[in-house]
Amino acid sequence: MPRPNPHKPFTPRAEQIALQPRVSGNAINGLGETEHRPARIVYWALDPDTIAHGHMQRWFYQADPDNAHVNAARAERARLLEEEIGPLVGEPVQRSPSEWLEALRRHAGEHIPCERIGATALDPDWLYEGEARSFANVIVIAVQHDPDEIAQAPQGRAGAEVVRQYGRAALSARRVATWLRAQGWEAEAVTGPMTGPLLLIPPAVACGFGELGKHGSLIDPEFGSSFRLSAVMTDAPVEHTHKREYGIDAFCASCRVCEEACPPEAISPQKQTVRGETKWYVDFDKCLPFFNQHHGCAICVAVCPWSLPGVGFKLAGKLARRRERRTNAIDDHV
Ligand code: B12
Repeated sequence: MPRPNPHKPFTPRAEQIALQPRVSGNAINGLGETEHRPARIVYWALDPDTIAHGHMQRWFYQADPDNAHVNAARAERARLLEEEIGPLVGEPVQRSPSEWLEALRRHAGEHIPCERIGATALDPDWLYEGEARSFANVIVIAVQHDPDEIAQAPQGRAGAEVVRQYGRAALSARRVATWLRAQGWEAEAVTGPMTGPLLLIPPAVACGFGELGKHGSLIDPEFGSSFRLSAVMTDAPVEHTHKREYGIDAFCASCRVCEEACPPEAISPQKQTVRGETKWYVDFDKCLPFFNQHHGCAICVAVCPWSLPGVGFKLAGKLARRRERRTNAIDDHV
């Protein structure tokens, strides 16, 4: 017998619903649109007055002002971010792309508090509407959440862990930008929680970090979806790391764990067309009120089978062996 979900059914608080704009977030995101177009900032705008859901964004920050876990994490993040990006110095240092990647990895291993680093060509389609950048490359960074803290979702402890890791991801991106600028290469850090100029999941997919999961977050075979991203745009000619498939997309098609755990039922069993792309999509209008009322929720990340420590690589190996057996069976048949 499955355990009853203590958060279902979910009814949003009236005070929050009163702040909902007339326009649907799904319409802003382009749900059902078959033509490609840039994404628009739907939430986490630097200036909430510039987005339709700005009143709801403000509400999030005052929903639980005395939460000790969240307040301590915000103070810790502010301390980390006292470290500023260093100046642009001298002529650009020349190295071959593979030497750049090796130097980046070595520097990251010694000085950058992150768990993954990769690089790819900057695709202008990843920039938000109205943003223009001419950088050639984007370096993508991932930092893992503490699984024990995220397991507390949707309590404040999980929200606090998200805040802490936003700090570590931002510090990592700033340090990479400082390192590049000290070698004469211009670099712009893209750090949350505010949206910034760039979508982070598509470049992370291109770097080989994982695949988009049914719950709308990227799944990495080692960390599941329990990690945060940041990035650095630059012209430094770093060799690109490559997109990889781990069987996650097919796994999500038949797994229903996040769908069933999501209190506002925002996760769909089927892929949907969004701005000309057929992909997993989370219903923004259903997700947001629960997210706002519960410290950023994160239930879908916590329950994802790939997020359980030590499980991801075993699952990926099992799926690869299954794919191989199927291919061999087809070959035998031909
Ligand atoms: C706004 C935002 C939100 C909004 C809207 C979420 C949403 N579905 O779009 C709200 C507040 C609801 C939210 C919730 C969450 N978020 Co959020 N969010 C963002 C933010 C700042 C912008 C995303 C955006 O503009 N969405 C609107 C449109 C573009 O959405 P969309 O068309 O559905 O596209 C989504 C994906 O499909 C993908 N995408 C876009 N185009 C394409 C194209 C292709 C080909 C592919 C494969 C994917 C892809 O990117 C979008 C992000 O979800 C990003 C950071 C960033 N700059 O990218 C973080 C980010 C996506 N969020 C993140 C996370 C983890 C969460 C939560 C789990 C909350 C938490 N406590 O951690 C939940 C999960 C809910 C969900 N999946 O929808 C992480 C994801 C990390 C990962 N492992 O993938 C990010 C990258 C933040 C970070 N710096 O780490 N988030």
